[in-house]
Amino acid sequence: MDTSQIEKQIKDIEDEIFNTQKNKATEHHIGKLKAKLAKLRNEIDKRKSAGAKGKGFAIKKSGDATVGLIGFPSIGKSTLMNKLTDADSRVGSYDFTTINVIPGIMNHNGARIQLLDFPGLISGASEGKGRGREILSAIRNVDLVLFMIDAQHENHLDLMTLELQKAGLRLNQRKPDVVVKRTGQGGINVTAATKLTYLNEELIKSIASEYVINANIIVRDDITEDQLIDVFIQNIVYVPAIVIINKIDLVSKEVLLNQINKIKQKSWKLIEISALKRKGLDRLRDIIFSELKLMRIYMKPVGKQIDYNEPLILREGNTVNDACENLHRDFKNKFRYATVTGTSAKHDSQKVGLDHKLKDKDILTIVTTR
Ligand SMILES: Nc1nc2c(ncn2[C@@H]2O[C@H](COP(=O)(O)OP(=O)(O)O)[C@@H](O)[C@H]2O)c(=O)[nH]1
Ligand SMILES: [Mg+2]
Repeated sequence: MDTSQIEKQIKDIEDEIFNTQKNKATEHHIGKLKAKLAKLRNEIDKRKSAGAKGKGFAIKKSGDATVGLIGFPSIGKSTLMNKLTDADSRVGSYDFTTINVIPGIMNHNGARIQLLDFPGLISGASEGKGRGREILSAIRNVDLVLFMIDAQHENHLDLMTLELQKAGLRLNQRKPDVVVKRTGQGGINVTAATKLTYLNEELIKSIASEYVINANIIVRDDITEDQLIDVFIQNIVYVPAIVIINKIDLVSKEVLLNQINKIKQKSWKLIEISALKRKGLDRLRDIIFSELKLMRIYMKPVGKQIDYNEPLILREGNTVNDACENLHRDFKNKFRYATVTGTSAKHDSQKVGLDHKLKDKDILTIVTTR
């Protein structure tokens, strides 16, 4: 089948789903249609990205973490970027031959956080409009998405979410706990290890049968139809995101509250700012730092002062071992013990080993053999 035929099929299935009323009698049919649709979209993605290979959509990362700033054109991305990053860090833009991404470094809490100013996305981006495919593919590699919307446009959030969804990006979602073990025979067996509110075993079988013939499927999360389909598609990425409402200086309190309430229903982290008027930027910096789950570790070399100026930047969950690996390999090779003062310690200067989990603002001393 050539690409245009697949695109036609996609369109037909989309129409059919749209026109079918969902009820008990049609849910199997719709489930199957959705699964087919996802498969076809995946096929198109594979073909188009194969054509684009070698153009290098991979982002050159630098700093302690990478954050992508995305949104429709003219919502204030570049304005915000200019306020958050040092001018001399914005030298040179990445040329993905087709899209232009401007990197900058934001220094906050001793961390160097790379911000990427992506070209504006437009409706239809996931189908390739406005270089959308390239942009969406580059976004897949960031540690955090700043999802920027204009306070004046209530529908921006839904429109953008749809484009990201179609491009296989899942914002603020956990990868569902579903195990699919392919087997040689016996058909499809489903075990639900939790109470299912959106799906039942028959529906799961019927969706799964679009992808597998023989398999044991264990479902441990109360997932939706779409989440189940994600399990079978290869190219899904899960990225944390913050919603930024910009240009709050241009709307009334009522309009803003309306937007805020809508986003709150999704229980996404949200911040209102005016990039132009520099409103809310300090809070934004703090939120970026905490959503990246970065930790400041203040090093205290044996017999010396605590270094509060240049903390070691680690990620939540990191251990003394990670600290050693970040500092110098000798710290690990010659490690005797460490002492920690701070939130992760039971008492000041607690003696700990390599597997001790650190917390933000801990003071750490590593003692090595000579
Ligand atoms: N009133 C107001 N205008 C803004 C704000 N942020 C950006 N703008 C303006 O919106 C326009 C587009 O901004 P720009 O940063 O180029 O948007 P981008 O296309 O998303 O990078 C410019 O005229 C900015 O001055 C804001 O917070 N309030
Ligand atoms: Mg711009």
